[in-house]
Amino acid sequence: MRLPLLCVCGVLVINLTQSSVAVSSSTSKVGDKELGGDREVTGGGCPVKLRPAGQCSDEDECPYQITLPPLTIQLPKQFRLLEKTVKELQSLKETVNRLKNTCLEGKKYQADQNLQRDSSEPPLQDQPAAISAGQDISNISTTFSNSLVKEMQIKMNRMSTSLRNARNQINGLQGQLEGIKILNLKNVEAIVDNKVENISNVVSRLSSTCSSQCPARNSPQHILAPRDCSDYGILDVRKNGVYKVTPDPRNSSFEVFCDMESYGGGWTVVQQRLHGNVSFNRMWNDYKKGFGDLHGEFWLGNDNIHLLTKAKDMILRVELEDFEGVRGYAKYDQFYIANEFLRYRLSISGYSGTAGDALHFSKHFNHDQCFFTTPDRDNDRYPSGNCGAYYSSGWWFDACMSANLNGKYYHKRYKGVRNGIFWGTWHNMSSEYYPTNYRQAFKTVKMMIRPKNYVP
Ligand SMILES: [Ca+2]
Repeated sequence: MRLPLLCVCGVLVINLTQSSVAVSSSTSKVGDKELGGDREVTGGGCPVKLRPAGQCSDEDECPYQITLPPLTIQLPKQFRLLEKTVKELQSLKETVNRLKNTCLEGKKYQADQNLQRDSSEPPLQDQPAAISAGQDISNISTTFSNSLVKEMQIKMNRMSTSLRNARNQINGLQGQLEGIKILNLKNVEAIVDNKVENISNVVSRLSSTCSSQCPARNSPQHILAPRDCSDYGILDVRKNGVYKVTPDPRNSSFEVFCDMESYGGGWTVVQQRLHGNVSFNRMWNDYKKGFGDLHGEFWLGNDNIHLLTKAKDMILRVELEDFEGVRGYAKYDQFYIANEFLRYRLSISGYSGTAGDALHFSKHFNHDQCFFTTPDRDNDRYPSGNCGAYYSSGWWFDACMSANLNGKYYHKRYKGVRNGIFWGTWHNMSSEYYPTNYRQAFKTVKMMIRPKNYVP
């Protein structure tokens, strides 16, 4: 509602400015003999009438009248400048009236003098007093009129300046308003997003409550479009492979690799490292959309992982194996990735397993609630640099890490910057530096998710 009002005010002010300029230029013609009959100066829908009030004399004296239109503008309090302008207009009108009266008086006096001169003898050398007295009064009148015209012009100029300032202010305010509008839109987007997330969390909680209490819910006839690999499990699919899922009907379907054999099956794999053929040193957009080969090494994509973890309460299972053949796992009872607007923030809790809880290593190394960082997008908690750039990876970096499963794939132990695949609670980490200074490398990594309420 406010913006249209401002626009109307803006138009009014612009019209007024144009009118004032027109009046200025017309008043400079006061006394000009070209100024014949009524002259109307219009500025849009705002007519200003200039009208001579009597006959013009040979001198630069000419009575006239300006009729200004009545002006009522409803404006926000920021436009006090306009109020000032209106006051100035009022005083200008008064000045004009005063000038008119003075001119009329001067005119009358001069007519009287002329009448006297016509009826008497031609002026003699010894009669200068009367003439000079008349001239003096005429001169005084002219001087007075001129000073009034000047005063009026000054006021006119001041008014024009005020109007110009008001217009500039309106323009500025309009710009600010537009900025506020955009900001508000972004806020609204975030709020709506959060609300939608909350609602979908409630819905998924309700559906998990229902499905745990009503076994019929998990029956195959209730699955029209599998939302994740667990639905294929319910449909009695027992073979590993690439399947299409639709976690959110409002978004398009996409393919995932389903592990239908390990630990009860029904796992949707979100990340896999096998041999180092695919580089994980990638930018934001790659991590957003996903990359690699679903049959080999890949990142499923943050948008997809977000949709999967939004649709249902998910658990995460991390599988690790090093080159010595040691295997370990870390299972988390809660795993959720926010959307891109919230920079894919990680929510993770409820550890159990054998590999150690590297994602919550300590108070200072905690990946829970961290945003996603890539070499080209610094969302980490390290103020002096970009952890993603330093460790060649996209990950939920803290400042910087106690785990990084997207690090460089080393085929054996390595030295230097710890930019390889890293799990900070691995069994040999405390003795890793000694005596050789070699860093641990991992042979295979797998991250996979499954609904919390899934029953194999
Ligand atoms: Ca940083």
